[in-house]
Amino acid sequence: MQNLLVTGGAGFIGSNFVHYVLENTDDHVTVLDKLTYAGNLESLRGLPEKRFTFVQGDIVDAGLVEGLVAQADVVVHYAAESHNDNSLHDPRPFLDTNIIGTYTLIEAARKHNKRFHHISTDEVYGDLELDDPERFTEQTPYNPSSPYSSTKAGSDLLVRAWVRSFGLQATISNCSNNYGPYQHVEKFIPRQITNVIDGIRPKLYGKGENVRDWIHANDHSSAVLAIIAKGKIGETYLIGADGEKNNKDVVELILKHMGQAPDAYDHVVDRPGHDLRYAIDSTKLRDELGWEPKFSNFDAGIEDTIAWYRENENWWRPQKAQTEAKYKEQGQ
Ligand code: NAD
Ligand code: TDX
Repeated sequence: MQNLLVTGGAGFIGSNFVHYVLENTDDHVTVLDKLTYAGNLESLRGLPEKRFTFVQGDIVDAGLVEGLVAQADVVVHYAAESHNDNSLHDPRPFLDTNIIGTYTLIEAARKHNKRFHHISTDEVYGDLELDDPERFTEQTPYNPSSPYSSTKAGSDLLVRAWVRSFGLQATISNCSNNYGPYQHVEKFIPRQITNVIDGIRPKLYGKGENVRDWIHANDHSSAVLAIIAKGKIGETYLIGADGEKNNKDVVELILKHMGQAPDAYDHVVDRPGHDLRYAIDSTKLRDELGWEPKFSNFDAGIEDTIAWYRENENWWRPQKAQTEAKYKEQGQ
């Protein structure tokens, strides 16, 4: 039994991780989350009281962070400002949370000599051409494109430096695009599903040729647990499930499963600096730690995700109108 401190546990991937840990281990989880617009306590409803504690707070609050880190065995750091589009309009919160927040956590972990796992993204590597036979590996040079991805890259480099200079007991993982329940309606897949539910046509940025490498949030969670249990200190592991799809195909799949015509979507203004393609080679994680994804059927995963949004309208409805109004202002 371990005490995990999970930052950002009221967000999309963090809340999926908390559910996964409570269902698959006997660990205790404390979530530290600021409950920004992206955090939702409803995502953590009904968890066993004896094994779960929630603390509302900011990861830049050094006093609060130090007290919580001191009580934990392992810190799993998900908290971030996570949406590229937001980072293009208002970058400052990304610097505060992703850079200073990470700094605050690793200083506390260093002081109390705690095991630290840093959650990051494949976006730190920039993008690939559509026909590039190579995929991202742990050796790919960093080349981030957006304010979001550059702050995530910065946070990864801080963790690496703290390992080397101060002996921080840390690992890092860089994962590809996640899908599943509890994802905010600002993100691509939930936005389009809830648009169709509301009778709004899905919105595809540009031509829709951009490729993302989709992985189910539960596969991300199992990979993180494998790294915490068996990962080598100081190492980076890429997490991916061979799920490359272009955005147009994803929209068409959603439309098909929701009984709409395949062309019932709109092309809208493209994202500035829009990364063309992400693709992960997760050989190291699979060979060294024996991890394998379980949700390999994207078609079935999307059907389940559509069903979840249909059945959990109470969860997403409060954010929907405001999110669409913001996109509308931006021509998206
Ligand atoms: P999210 O936006 O859904 O959730 C972020 C959570 O962090 C929210 O609950 C929010 O309230 C909390 N938070 C934000 N600022 C905070 C602060 N200063 N202090 C405390 N809590 C704060 O994000 P997500 O999509 O679940 O992403 C989680 C992590 O996974 C991020 O580090 C992200 O970079 C990484 N990641 C995401 C994806 C993806 O596809 N979404 C892929 C790879 C990596
Ligand atoms: O309405 C939309 N239409 C559209 O075509 C939206 C919201 C997005 N898109 C496109 C942009 C991307 O090519 O869909 C793709 C996915 O977009 P997002 O859901 O915004 O994700 P992305 O920018 O790829 O970043 C995500 O994956 C990596 C997460 O938000 C990051 O936190 C993570 O690091």
